[in-house]
Amino acid sequence: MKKVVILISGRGSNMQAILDARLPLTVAAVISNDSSAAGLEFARASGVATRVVDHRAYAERAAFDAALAAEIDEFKPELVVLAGFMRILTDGFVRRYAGRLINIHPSLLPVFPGLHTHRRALEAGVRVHGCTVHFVTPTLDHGPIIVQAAVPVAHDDTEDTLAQRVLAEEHRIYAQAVRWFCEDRLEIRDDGTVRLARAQDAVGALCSPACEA
Ligand code: NHR
Ligand code: GAR
Repeated sequence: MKKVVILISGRGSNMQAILDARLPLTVAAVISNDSSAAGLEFARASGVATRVVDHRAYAERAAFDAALAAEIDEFKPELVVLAGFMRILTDGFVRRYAGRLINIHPSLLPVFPGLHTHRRALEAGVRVHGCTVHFVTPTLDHGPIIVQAAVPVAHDDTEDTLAQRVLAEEHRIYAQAVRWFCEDRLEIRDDGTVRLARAQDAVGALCSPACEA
């Protein structure tokens, strides 16, 4: 079974969804850049090893990333999962985990990269919003797309109601994407798109590119 390390910064509900999905993998550790992250409690209660690497203890991003990588590498994971992880990672870090570092972003990329996506979706008046699981590359929120889910925007949505609707989809597609990775079904093609092998079970998922039968 593949070993996975999950990086969080806060609540950790996406991490929790991955643990609760009882996937055929071992969550070797949960690491946070913030010792007060609520998700650490849940991880401990689930019997998962936890670590904290506080970014405030490092003057430079590269030093923080090196310390973070050292903790991750202790667990020798095949996959590193960003689950509400809030620190931008340096090119060196991203290259070290190329092809085995994934993120969930609360928008339908490539629209609304960066922060405050739900507010920006409401301000733009979009009728459809959602979330994206993608491989992480040095360019923020621009890596190869693995899976997306769309939700409608209601006329009376607030940032909170919209975030809640998106979050329910995040929990579903993130567990799905992690499962696909662990089943060796994801291939990053030379053109930067992702191919999902044996896509028949991807019902209710929007795949990029169009799923192969
Ligand atoms: N790093 C790289 N190189 N590439 C990506 O695609 C990354 C990444 C690190 C994190 C998650 C991302 C998201 O899903 C992610 C993708 C943090 C920020 C940010 O501005 C932006 C995007 C994402 C995560 N962080 C501030 C910083 O200075 C701190 C903000 C805070 O602490 O609240 O690092 O949206
Ligand atoms: C999620 O909505 C995730 O997509 C988003 O933060 C939330 C974390 O929730 N991630 C980002 O905005 C990354 N910049 P969680 O801690 O409960 O998983």
